[in-house]
Amino acid sequence: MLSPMTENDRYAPTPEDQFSFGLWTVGNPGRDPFGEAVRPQLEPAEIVCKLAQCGAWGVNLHDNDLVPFGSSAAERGRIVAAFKKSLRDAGMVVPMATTNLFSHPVFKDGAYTSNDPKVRAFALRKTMEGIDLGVELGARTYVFWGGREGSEADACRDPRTAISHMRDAIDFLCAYVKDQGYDIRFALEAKPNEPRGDIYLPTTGHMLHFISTLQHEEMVGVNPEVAHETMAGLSFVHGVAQAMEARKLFHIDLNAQRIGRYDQDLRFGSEDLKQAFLLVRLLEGTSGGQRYGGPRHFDAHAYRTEDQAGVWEFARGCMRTYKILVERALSFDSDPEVRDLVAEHNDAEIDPALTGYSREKADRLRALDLDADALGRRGCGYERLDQLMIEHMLGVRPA
Ligand code: DIG
Ligand code: MN
Ligand code: MN
Repeated sequence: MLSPMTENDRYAPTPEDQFSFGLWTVGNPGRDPFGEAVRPQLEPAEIVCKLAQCGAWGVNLHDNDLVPFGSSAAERGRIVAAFKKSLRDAGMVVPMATTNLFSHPVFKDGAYTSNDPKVRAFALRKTMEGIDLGVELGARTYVFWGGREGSEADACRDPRTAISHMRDAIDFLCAYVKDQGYDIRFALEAKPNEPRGDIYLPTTGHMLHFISTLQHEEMVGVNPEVAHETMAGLSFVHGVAQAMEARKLFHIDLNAQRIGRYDQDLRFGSEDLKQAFLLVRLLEGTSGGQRYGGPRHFDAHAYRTEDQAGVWEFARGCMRTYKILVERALSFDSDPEVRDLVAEHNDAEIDPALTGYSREKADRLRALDLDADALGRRGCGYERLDQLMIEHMLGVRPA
């Protein structure tokens, strides 16, 4: 039994927070390329019960996290019925589902991008069955992470062929969802490498362009992950902001990562706290921008050093840090000095001339008296702004 959370803990998770975990996250037994499992394999029903006790709202799954590969229809029926009961008993929902297209050797050289049409067919069929399962469990988002869609010996296929096969697969599956009348959207998750030497469509930016080439692009968005964009050396906050601006942030995988390392999938906020703060500020819209309304999914796992108790501390830590950062972001964006420093510099005379070309506007630009040296001498006040952010993050402001 987990130790009860302290009464009136303002950082205790609530269903309104929409915190979710995958079965594979808190169920991670601690196996890695250099060592065996250190924790027992947990049954899905136990994970659901424990996540509910921690205050989580939802639980996500790959098809084979619940229904073992190769199960018969009867076994599938029994397993799914039992899982639905555990969800009802715990008051948990399934916001997202996905397909495991990376564990079985059949996918060793890709799933949708395999050179073998039989493998591509197997991957499509497995995904259709995974979508059926996700819809049956109430999922509204279906994630595609192409962990094996890549290469080491790059002469193995023309990368353009790989992209074309990926497009064929997503277009086919979008049409399947429409044909079935399912109410579910797709979210594509990028990763630059691991387990393949290079993975196609390696960043959220690549995915956003790829989506624009699809037949049913309106039902496809992205599922950015902190660790994956960080592995690529990119700003996760900027990638998520571009997805939000394009109205394509359909889901998000929250965790933590040190740059230059393998995919660590660490507890949310446990590494780059400044970026975690800025991400929560962006998602929650505390600075006045559009708020992300989807699940806050922690695609992460406890350190291999941990026992079962450590796993649930990990889960609570993810959610608690997120809620503490929400409070810190609200504090920062309600600070009058901060609001002055980040205020938009509007200029009633110039602003209208900068958008919507016309010859009159071009002439107006030419006529403007703009002193580049004076503009260059102006200080931006960002040292003060960033210090204020640090002080709000550290809880010393407001005083
Ligand atoms: C890894 O980051 C991937 C898989 O765990 C899963 O397919 C997806 C959903 O969160 N993330
Ligand atoms: Mn992920
Ligand atoms: Mn990851």
